[in-house]
Amino acid sequence: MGYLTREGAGAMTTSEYQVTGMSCGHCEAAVRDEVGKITGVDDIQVSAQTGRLVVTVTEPVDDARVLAAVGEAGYEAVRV
Ligand SMILES: [Cu+2]
Repeated sequence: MGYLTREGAGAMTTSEYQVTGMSCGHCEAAVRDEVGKITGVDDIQVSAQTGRLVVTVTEPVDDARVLAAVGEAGYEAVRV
């Protein structure tokens, strides 16, 4: 909404979250699937071992949407 991008503008930003409840690669995949559905999400790094989720976006995405997506996957997360 009113957000403009230019090629090569380097408008990507990352947000970090701490996820609880993940135990294996399937958990990581579930989180990646749900968070990946959010418009504007460009890259997702997620580790079941550390619980860390790093989301790279090309346009502003509300934390609430990311947290809800993690919830859809069956886990809880907080913004770091
Ligand atoms: Cu698992």
